[in-house]
Amino acid sequence: MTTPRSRALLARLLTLLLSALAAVGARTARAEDGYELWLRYHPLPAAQAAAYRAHVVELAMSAGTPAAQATRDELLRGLGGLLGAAPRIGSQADQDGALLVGTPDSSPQLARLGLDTRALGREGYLISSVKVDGHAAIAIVGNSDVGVLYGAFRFLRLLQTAQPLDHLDIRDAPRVQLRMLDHWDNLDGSVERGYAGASIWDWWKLPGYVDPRITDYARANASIGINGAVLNNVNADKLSLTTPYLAKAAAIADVLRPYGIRVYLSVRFSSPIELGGLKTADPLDPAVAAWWRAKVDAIYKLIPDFGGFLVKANSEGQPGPQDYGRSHADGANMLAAVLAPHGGVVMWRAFVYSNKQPDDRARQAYDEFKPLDGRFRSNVILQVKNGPIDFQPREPFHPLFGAMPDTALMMEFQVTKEYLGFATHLVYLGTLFQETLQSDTMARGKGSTVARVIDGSLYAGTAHAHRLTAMAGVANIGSDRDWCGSTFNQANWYAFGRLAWNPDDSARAIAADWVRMTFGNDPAIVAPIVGMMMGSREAAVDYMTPLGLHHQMHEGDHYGPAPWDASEPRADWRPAYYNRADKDGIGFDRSSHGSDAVAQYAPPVAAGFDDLARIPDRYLLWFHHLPWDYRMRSGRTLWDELVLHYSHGVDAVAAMRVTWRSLAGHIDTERYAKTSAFLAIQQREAQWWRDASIAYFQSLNGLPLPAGIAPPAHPLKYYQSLSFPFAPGYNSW
Ligand code: BDP
Repeated sequence: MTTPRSRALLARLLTLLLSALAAVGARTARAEDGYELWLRYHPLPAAQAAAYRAHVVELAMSAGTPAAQATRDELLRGLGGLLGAAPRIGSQADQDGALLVGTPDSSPQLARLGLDTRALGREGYLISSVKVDGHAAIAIVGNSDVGVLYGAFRFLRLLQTAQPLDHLDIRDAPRVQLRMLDHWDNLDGSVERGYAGASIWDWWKLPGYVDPRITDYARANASIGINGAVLNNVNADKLSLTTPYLAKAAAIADVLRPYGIRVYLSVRFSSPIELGGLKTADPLDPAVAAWWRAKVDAIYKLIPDFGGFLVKANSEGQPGPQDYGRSHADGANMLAAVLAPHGGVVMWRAFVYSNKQPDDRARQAYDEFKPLDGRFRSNVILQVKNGPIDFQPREPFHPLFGAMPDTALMMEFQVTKEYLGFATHLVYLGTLFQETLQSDTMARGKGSTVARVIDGSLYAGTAHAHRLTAMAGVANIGSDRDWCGSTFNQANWYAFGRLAWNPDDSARAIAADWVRMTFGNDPAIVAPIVGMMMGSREAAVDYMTPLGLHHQMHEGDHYGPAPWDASEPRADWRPAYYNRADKDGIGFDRSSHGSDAVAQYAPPVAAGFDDLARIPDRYLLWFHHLPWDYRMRSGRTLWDELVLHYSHGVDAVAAMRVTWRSLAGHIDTERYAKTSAFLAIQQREAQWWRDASIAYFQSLNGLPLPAGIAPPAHPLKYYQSLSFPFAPGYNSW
């Protein structure tokens, strides 16, 4: 029997239950944990979706290969999500609104259109408004499955970024052949310099279990044209080359293959000794070459499209050919010879510095490799970091770019932010990449940009022309739900891929695309977020290492400032070696009066860096040691200018927080809150960087701060006492 009271109770319980269910539902619907990256196919505004739907009534494509299947799945998923309804699958094109997708060979309808695909190469595509028997259609065409896949992703991008679909005539092809992510992932699941959780390769469960996440990794990469992945750390574990681990790598390769991505491995040069039981790893010893040949043959049995090897040799204690009195060219060429019959390549790193402390570490790679120009086989490419030291917040371009015309050179950028605030600092690297790529080496006169060295166009048609071109980014990917440790770090993966495809693309335009795809097209958010991103790297340079300072981070973990550190055993791993500050002045003299590292650049570039009247402020203390009262272009003293730069960096972070706060309500709660919290961490750490640096340099020069500038919050001793034994990315290996 029900009483009014029990009925009321029941009704109340029901209401509670319903609202709890609704809350769960709402949370699920709104959950934005960042997993989708920029492939976030959420419904577009109704009017826009309706307009687009008229263009994609029917999807006409055959899916006869795994790659074509992947393309069709992506289109159905993307269009279904963005437009609320996927197009019907058909092959009629007998009314307006067909999307014709494929290679000319795969579809008679496409072949009949007679589109000119000659300039597209293997990986390019065209997206074109066409007529099929009088009906309006859109064709997405490539010469290979992967070209078509790239075209499909580009088409989805058009919708995601709210572009018109009328009169389409887009033709695009990659300018760089090998567009690589280098994973510094260890076999124990840790990631060297990784700030986004454990490795996405679950080596332990592979090959029996392959995480479906790897498919999403492949989709994300293919969407920006990345076509290679080095699976393991450059500080390589010999076990990667054993049969069980090769089987694991093969299982990953099987998932990546339909997306046009090849796998590569980092190898340890001493493997013939450690795995093969040989007495030597001397590259000129026939038994050593035979061991590698057998190993490479075995790899290709398991992974027929294996890409090749990445090698860190004779650097930071790693074994290499110099252990046997041989050169880097001897080592690289031996491996290249055994890979060549299979079409594999060797990416040989130029990041070398000896175990003996040098006069100027910045000079080492050039001194080592320049004399070897022209000595490498054609399937070797020398992998050069963007600057001569090590992925600093700012470095001048590496002097090897433009200095080895007879050697294929590739770029190595660091996408993970080892020196730029780990996961939490909002630092968009598109501007850093662009700054390096647009630097003029002057190797063949004005306009000899690093981008043109990388894409090979600088030497095209000359006696120096070489076949291989490549760009690598050290990945920032881990098993965190949002892949990169923060939403904004995703933009760095994205920007790297886009610039590897086209090294002359614009960092700003890429940022705008990323914001639209990641957060939406609302004009109230696009411009402010792009603005934050574009200023963010300069802010980090200012609060960490302004005016050409570099390597001021705490030794080892590289977390936080330690400009005072000059401790043993290696000065060149210590900040004081790089700042050379004392009571009289600051800066590393690499001018013609100092280490003469300037002379490694082409004469007009060298002259500009050498000349105090011409060197840009941003490189000043990289190349010159100057007194604290040196007069800057601004009219201020060097000391005042330095202090103002540190302060400006902190102010810029404060301004980013204000901008971000103004976006509350326009961004989903999860990603909004996480970014807010990270910006607060960034502001605290920017202040720490500024204060610790000013406190230390002031302890040397005893100078007052410019008027109105706040002193450091704590005495120097406080900053020097800080230590962080569990800083990520370092102690795990
Ligand atoms: C440095 C990293 C170190 C790497 C090395 C490299 O601190 O972890 O092993 O570069 O690139 O940036 O080999």
